[in-house]
Amino acid sequence: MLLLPKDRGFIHSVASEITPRDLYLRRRDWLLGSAALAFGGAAVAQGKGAKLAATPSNVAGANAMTVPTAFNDASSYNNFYEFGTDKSDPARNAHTLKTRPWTVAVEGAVKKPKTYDLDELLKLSPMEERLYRLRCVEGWSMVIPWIGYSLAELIKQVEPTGNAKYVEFITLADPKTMPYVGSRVLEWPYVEGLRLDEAMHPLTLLSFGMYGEVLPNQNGAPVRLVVPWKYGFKSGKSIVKIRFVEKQPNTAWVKAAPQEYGFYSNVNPKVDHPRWSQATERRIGDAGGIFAKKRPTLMFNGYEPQVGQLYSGLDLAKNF
Ligand SMILES: Nc1nc2c(c(=O)[nH]1)N[C@H]1C(S)=C(S)[C@@H](COP(=O)(O)O)O[C@H]1N2
Ligand SMILES: [Mo]
Repeated sequence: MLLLPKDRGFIHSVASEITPRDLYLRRRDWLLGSAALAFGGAAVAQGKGAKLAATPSNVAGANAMTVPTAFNDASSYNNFYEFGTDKSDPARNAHTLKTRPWTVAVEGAVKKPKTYDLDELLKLSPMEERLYRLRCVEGWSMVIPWIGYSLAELIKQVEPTGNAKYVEFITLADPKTMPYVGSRVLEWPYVEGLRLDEAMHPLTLLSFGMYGEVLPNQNGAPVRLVVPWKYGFKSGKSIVKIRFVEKQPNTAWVKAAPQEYGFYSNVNPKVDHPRWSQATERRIGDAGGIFAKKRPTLMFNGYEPQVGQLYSGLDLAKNF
């Protein structure tokens, strides 16, 4: 992944966060308060800008310890290498992504394999809004109000067998609509994976929307994963297949640079990337831009109370 400009250190101010937050709260009140919007289970998403209904969640919002990133930043500063490697490429290029019709095949070591149509997935479980920190391995972070439900809800339906030890997430690789598929920057399709217990963890979110609306294409429409205690690249965008397997999947960034990116990729301020420190992060939107004072990175991105026990006895420096 690309290197960031060096931090210079500067005066930190929260002033810049006030306006986006006010805007966001007003938008959310309007969305969640609207009588026209049925409870999340009946959410419908039809095209760009469509509204998604969700109940506000107390799972992670209460201890997010921060305010949401401006929608404009979250939807214009992206990593989605299928559409280009510059942060501004996905927002510029992803309009070609065709998000309907869309199916997700759930297969492998399960008793009830099934290909789900997007509409079935949208109705599978009530939607919640979850305010999660997102920490990219490159050293920047955001706070994003996602909409979705725990991946565990889907996993329960397909009934994994005893051979299901890991879950593989395969994302769309369509050279016709994705200009960088075919380029050598990564092996396509972009594949990610989790251990079954990580995939079953209630914080692991199958997401269909953000900021009260269906996902913008550049954020992984129509369905993506969000694993908030891991570096952002573990959260695959535009998922088309979920496969339950016995062996640890060989994932996109591990294949590309195994000495730099591990399968676990839990956010950990004490385990540096070989080429940069992971002790601090630049919060997108902080006053000062690239010169803003960096924030300390938290163990498991601040979700240690919820997920720490998944890794008891595991050497996190070796299993990075
Ligand atoms: N299919 C796919 N998924 C992907 C990526 C990608 O290049 N392709 N980039 C990852 C990385 S590095 C990050 S940080 C997050 C960014 O998500 P966001 O743009 O919605 O903030 O998406 C992840 N999911
Ligand atoms: Mo990332």
